[in-house]
Amino acid sequence: MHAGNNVCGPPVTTKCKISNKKHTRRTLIIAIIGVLAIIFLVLLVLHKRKTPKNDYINHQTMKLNRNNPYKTSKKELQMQSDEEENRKRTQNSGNIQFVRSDRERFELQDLLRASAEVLGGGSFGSTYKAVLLGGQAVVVKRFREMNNVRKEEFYVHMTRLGRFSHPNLLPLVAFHYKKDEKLLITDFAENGSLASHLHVKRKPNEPGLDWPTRLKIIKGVTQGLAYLYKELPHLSLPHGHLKSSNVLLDKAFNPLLADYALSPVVSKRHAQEFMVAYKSPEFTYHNQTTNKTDVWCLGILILEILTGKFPANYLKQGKGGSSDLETWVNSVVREEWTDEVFDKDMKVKKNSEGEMLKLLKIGMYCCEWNVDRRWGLTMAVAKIRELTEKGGEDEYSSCTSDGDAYSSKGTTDDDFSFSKSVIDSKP
Ligand SMILES: *[C@@H]1O[C@H](CO)[C@@H](O)[C@H](O)[C@H]1NC(C)=O
Ligand SMILES: *[C@@H]1O[C@H](CO)[C@@H](O)[C@H](O)[C@H]1NC(C)=O
Ligand SMILES: CC(=O)N[C@H]1CO[C@H](CO)[C@@H](O)[C@@H]1O
Repeated sequence: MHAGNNVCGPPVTTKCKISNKKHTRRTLIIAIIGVLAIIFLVLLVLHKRKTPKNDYINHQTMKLNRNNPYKTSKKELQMQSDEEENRKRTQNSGNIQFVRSDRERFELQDLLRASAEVLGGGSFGSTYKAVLLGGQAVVVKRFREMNNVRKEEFYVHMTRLGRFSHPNLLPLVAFHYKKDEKLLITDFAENGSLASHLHVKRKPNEPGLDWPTRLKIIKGVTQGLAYLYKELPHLSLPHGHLKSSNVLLDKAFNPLLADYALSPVVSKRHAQEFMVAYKSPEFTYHNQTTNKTDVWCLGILILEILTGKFPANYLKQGKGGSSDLETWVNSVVREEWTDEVFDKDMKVKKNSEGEMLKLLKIGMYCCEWNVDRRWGLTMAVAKIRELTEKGGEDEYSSCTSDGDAYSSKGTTDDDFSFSKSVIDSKP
C-alpha cells in the first residue's frame, strides 16, 4: 500500500515533520479534553436540575411513611419548574402513553407541573395525587422494581389492562416507560383506601364503616376479582396484591381494586418480597401460587373487614408472613369465637348478625391453609352474592339449605363451631 504524505513510519519515503505532528497531536488532545469537560459539566447541570425534585418527593414520602403508612398528607408539593419545559423539548422520552381513549390527554410535563399531594409509600414506590391545570385529578404511582420488563412486553400488558372496564376496578389511564422507572397513572378515588377507613384513628364523632357498607365493599371486591379472573385466565395471580390498602373507595363507597395484575411485570425478587400473594401458605411452604391464592388474600381481607384488626404481619417483608398470619387468623377468630369478634366500630342493624357470621365463615373457608380444601373463587363469589344486609326470618329459612354446603366440608367443620351459630342450627 502506498503510504500517504501524513503517515509516519516505514515504509516512508517522505521525511516526517516530527515537530508539527507532535504539535497537532497535543492540540487534538487538549481539544478532546476540553470537549469532554464541557460534556461533563453539561451532564452535571442536567443531573442537578433533575434530582432535587425527585429526592424531595422521596424524602417527603419516607417521612410520611414513618409516621403512618396510610395517612394522607395535606402537604402540598408545588412542582412547577420552568426548566422542565426546555428539557421536555429536547427529550423524546417524556411521553405518556394513554391506554384509554375516554380521558383528557396530558403530558409528562403537565404532571411535573401539577400540584401534587403525596398519598403514601407502598411497597413498589411512592404514590401521589396530581391535579392538572384543567382540574382533573389523577394518581401517579412510581414503580422502580420492574427493571426486567422489556418495553414491548410492558406496553402489551398495560394496553390489555387499559381495556378493562368494570365498576370495581380502578381504571388504568396511562403509563410512562423508562428503563429504570415506570409510572402508572390511574383515576383518583375520592374516599381513600379501605385500610385507612378501617385502621386510621377517626375523629370522635366520625362513625366507622357500618355493616351494609362493609358488605357492599366485599361484594364489589369479589365482583372485581371475578372479572380479573375472567379477563386474565392465563395468570395464576389475576390480582396478586389484594389487600385493604389496595381497595379504594369512590365517593359512594363503592370499592375499586388497585394494583391488580402486576405479577407479570414486577421483578420476581421484589414480587416475592412484597406482594401479598407470596405470603400465602402455598408459596411459603411449596414455592407455588395457584388460582386459589388470590382467594386466600380475599379471605384475609374478609376477616380484616369484619374484625377491624389489621393483619400487621402481612406487610412484613420476605417470607414467613403466612405462619404469622395463621396466628393472626387464630387470634382474631378462635380465641373469641362469638359476636365479640366483630369490629366494635361497625354499626350493625338488628338481625344482621347472622349474615355477618356467614361472611366470617366464608372468610375462613377462603383462608383455608390446605389449597385442596380451600374454596375456589367461583364458590366464594356464589356464597358472597347470597349474603344480604339483614337476614330476616324468610331469608334465614331459605339459607339453611345452603348451609349444607358449609357443613358438608366435613373435616374442616370443627374449626367453625360457633358459640352462637345461626348458620349451623338446623330445623
Ligand atoms: C423454594 O425456592 C427457594 C429458592 O428458589 C429454595 O431455596 C427453597 O428450597 C424452595 N423451597 C421449596 C419448599 O421448594
Ligand atoms: C382454576 O384452575 C383450575 C385448573 O387448574 C380450573 O379448573 C378452574 O376453573 C380455575 N378457576 C378459576 C376461577 O379460574
Ligand atoms: C368519610 C369520608 O371521607 N367521606 C367522603 C367521601 O367522599 C365524598 C366526596 O368526595 C366526601 O364528601 C365525603 O366526606
